Amino acid sequence: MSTASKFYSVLTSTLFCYLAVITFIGTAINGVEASHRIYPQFQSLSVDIVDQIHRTAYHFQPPKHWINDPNAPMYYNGVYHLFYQYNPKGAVWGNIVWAHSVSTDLINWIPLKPAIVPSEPFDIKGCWSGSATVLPNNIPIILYTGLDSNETQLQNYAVPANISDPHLENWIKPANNPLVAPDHTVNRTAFRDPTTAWLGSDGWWRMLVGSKNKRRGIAHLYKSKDFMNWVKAKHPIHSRPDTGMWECPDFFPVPKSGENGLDVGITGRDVRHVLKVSLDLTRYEYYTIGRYYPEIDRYIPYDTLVDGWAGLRPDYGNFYASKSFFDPKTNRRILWGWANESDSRQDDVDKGWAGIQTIPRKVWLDPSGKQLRLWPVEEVEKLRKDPVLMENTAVELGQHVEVTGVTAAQCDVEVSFTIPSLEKAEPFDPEWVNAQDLCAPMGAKKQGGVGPFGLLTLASEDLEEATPVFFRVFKADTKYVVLMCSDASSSSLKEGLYKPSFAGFVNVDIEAEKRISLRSLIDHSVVESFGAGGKTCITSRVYPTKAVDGEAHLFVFNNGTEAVHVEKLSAWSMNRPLRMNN
Ligand SMILES: *[C@@H]1O[C@H](CO)[C@@H](O)[C@H](O)[C@H]1NC(C)=O
Ligand SMILES: *[C@@H]1O[C@H](CO)[C@@H](O)[C@H](O)[C@H]1NC(C)=O
Ligand SMILES: *[C@@H]1O[C@H](CO)[C@@H](O)[C@H](O)[C@H]1NC(C)=O
Ligand SMILES: *[C@@H]1O[C@H](CO)[C@@H](O)[C@H](O)[C@H]1NC(C)=O
Ligand SMILES: *[C@H]1O[C@@H](CO)[C@H](O)[C@@H](O)[C@@H]1NC(C)=O
Repeated sequence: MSTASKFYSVLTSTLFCYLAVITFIGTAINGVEASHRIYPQFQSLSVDIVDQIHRTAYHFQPPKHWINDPNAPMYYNGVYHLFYQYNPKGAVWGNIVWAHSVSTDLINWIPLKPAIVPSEPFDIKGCWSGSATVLPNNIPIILYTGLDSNETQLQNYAVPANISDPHLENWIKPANNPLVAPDHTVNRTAFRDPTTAWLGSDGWWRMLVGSKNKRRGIAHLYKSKDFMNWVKAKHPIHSRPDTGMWECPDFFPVPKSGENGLDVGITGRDVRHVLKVSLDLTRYEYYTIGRYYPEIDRYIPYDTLVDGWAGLRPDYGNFYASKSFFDPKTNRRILWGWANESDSRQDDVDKGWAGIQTIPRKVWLDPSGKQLRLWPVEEVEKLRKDPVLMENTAVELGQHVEVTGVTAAQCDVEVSFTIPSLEKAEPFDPEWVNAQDLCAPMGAKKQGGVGPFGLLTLASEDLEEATPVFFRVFKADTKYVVLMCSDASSSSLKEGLYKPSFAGFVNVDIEAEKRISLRSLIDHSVVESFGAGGKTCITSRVYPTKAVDGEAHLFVFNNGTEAVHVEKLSAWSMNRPLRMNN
């Protein structure tokens, strides 16, 4: 027997020995917490009937109650699994368990009972986020953060109770948990969200755990020979001052070229690595691209990229705690993210639900090597019906052209604009470093030179309500700068909502290309937009009062003095999946 296969047979027998002695205790308990805000008066307020008006039709949602982070997405023996943080008792954060759904197409989802709930000393005060690792002998393991009675954050594992069950419905927590407890060098209440583990060519398993030290964000590295005994590496794989707590780190390889994904642990000359973190301080995510050096256990981002708050984001809107996995069936890397609500706590309690998962996105490295591209998985296109087409249509200053024949509250629209001339582009002020500051003062209603042009989504007929998603082109000293906005400021007549004007720059050579594309997935209270083939993505959550269901409209608009052309626009009404956790 080779060393490796001996190791796996020992690991397997260790695991199944635990499986034999541990029984699953399936009771949820009250009380969770740490840096998370608690609303005790709401957290166990269950509802029977949920308000359907703003519920999404084809986004991932359970029938009711609160959800947050996607957990441990994986493809295993023909089935996609999605676990997620879920409050089984109410529509605000609290009582968190790992809910579990399975799918064969990433579109239709079958709900199962919660997979992991607080039950043991090592997770009695909470079962928080984590990841899945499929071992080389094809056994899946979940790593997750448990909180003990002292609220110390521990890294635990769970394994399927029955590996032959195609849904992997029951999970057990072996008795040798926790796998990792914080030592004195680690802040015990800022130590969570283990990544998928990977096996180095030196035979060591590695995983990352998010943390901080004062204001320094940290991804601690842990190593193990047998997956059971873990030691902290001498230094973190990466850290960064003044970024605060790093939640939900995600660390994965991407090929230097092409759109395929790679499994974790792959290294080599033609491979780049991505480190994504979720910043608790800002509630946004950022990522860098760089090189991973397993021999020194370091990840070093390219110094041409911003490593901090102003870094690249997988999504510049309402998007957090994202996690990716490698799909061996299609050779893709797929990323899920959570989009929280933008209404009030009381609104969530009244509607009986809060939180959605965005449409899973394929992720790959842009040919420039300078950023990622993200694009809705092609499976979502199976929901398209009744296509409508608009071609070669000029849209002049102040015009808005309706896209008729689609259910505008529930649709998918792809448009490519051509721009005859950039002469009228407004000057770009070099002081403008933060795109986010620009979209509110320069919204759809502020006339420009080249742009604002784009889509008015979830619009009422009189345009009193609309969520414009648009571009605006500026002329800097030596190049043109393209701004993309998803502006919720006039999305609803309702007061008391969070209505941000989200923004990102789009790294395109607009002078050479003279065209730019936009895709929006519109689904009642969410608009997920992808600029320039997924270079800049923005998700907005909005709650129209007039532009609801059949009263919602979709327009192409231009408020720049330069006319733009719709080269081609395709829009589809979207079917509801047959099964969405029902
Ligand atoms: C809880 O944590 C505190 C602070 O580290 C420590 O002093 C105390 O002994 C812990 N209590 C238990 C029961 O682990
Ligand atoms: C494990 O799952 C398989 C397939 O569903 C089933 O036939 C078998 O009875 C299960 N074993 C146990 C012990 O539940
Ligand atoms: C440890 O983390 C907790 C929770 O975020 C924080 O309140 C505390 O200040 C941290 N301690 C140090 C030394 O950074
Ligand atoms: C275009 O701008 C004008 C004022 O500059 C504004 O009144 C109008 O609503 C804008 N059009 C759209 C579609 O936002
Ligand atoms: C989502 O909700 C809005 C409005 O309450 C907050 O401002 C955001 O911080 C929050 N985002 C996350 C990731 O929690």
